Amino acid sequence: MAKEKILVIGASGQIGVELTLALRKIYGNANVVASDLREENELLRGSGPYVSLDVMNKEMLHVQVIRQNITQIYLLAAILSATGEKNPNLAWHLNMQGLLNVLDIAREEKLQKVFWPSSIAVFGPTSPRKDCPQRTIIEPITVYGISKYAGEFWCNYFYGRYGADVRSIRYPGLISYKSSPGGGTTDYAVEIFTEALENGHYTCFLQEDTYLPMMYMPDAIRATIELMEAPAAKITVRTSYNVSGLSFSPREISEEIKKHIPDFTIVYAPDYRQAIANSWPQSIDDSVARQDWGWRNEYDLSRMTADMLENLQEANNLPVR
Ligand code: NAD
Ligand code: AKB
Repeated sequence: MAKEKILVIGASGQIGVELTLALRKIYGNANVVASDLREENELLRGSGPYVSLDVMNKEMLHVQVIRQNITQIYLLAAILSATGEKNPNLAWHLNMQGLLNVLDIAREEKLQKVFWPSSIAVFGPTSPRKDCPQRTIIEPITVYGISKYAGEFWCNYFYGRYGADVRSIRYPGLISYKSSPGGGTTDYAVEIFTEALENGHYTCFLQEDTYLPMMYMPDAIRATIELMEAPAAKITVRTSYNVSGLSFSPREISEEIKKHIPDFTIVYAPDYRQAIANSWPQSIDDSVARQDWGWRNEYDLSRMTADMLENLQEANNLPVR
């Protein structure tokens, strides 16, 4: 294990911060290099090496990989669904070229492993709405979903053609308290907690009965690390694995929050993100991940809600309402 040297690209983002910290615990602080286009997230400061890096600059990336003796890359830099619809060309460019740069360098430098996340956004209105299976009709309607679906097949291609050990998960919407989400359709499920604690009220940009697949960040980090540590022979999916955690609607999560903050109120003002949410499945069938590498989620809605509220209160020094 000590021989691994990991580069996390997009380390200052919602997943990057927690994944970098978790990887540093396993591999040692000095062996996990955090990198991002934006400044180092304050939660990472002092915990290990950080380099400023643009994944679109292939030469700069290549130099860093050689200079730092990198053996694994976790590529998290991307533009998410809601922001992607505001600038489709930019989203396609970053999401595709960033991945191709990493895959090319992984092949040239014979890196041991690459992790690249896909999303439930690959699915579209023609996919099954409930318990959406690993293999099914996939016709995404967002540029983000299109880029993720194309990316899945680039990962599969580099594995099949060059033997590159690229692994991937179709994350659901992720809920976390350490760093903020970066422009997705599922972001409401994080905002609702901070607004409930700070103002006792939330105006939700999705309708009350919009069910979406979600997951608490500790489960997502564990899924990522378990997939990356699984023996290669167990990985039968080289596009991207479905993983499932929770499925709830804005009304259900608001009812759960009310158990802790009885005077919490919510109103609904759906915007352009409603159409994106309507195109995605409500829940995911992850039986292939369960079978292949033993995936099991741990958090349910009530445990996650209690943990989120407790940690947000503590982290932000907020009064107990
Ligand atoms: P985020 O927006 O919070 O973080 C992305 C990070 O990438 C940011 O810190 C950003 O500064 C950085 N970045 C952007 N352009 C860059 C560039 N050119 N070079 C280097 N860094 C750059 O996103 P996230 O939520 O942490 O998502 C990480 C990955 O997981 C993405 O691929 C996303 O599609 C995927 N994913 C996330 C979720 C979720 O709910 N958060 C769900 C499904 C899939
Ligand atoms: C988004 O809403 O864009 C992300 C995702 C599900 O990929 N959270």
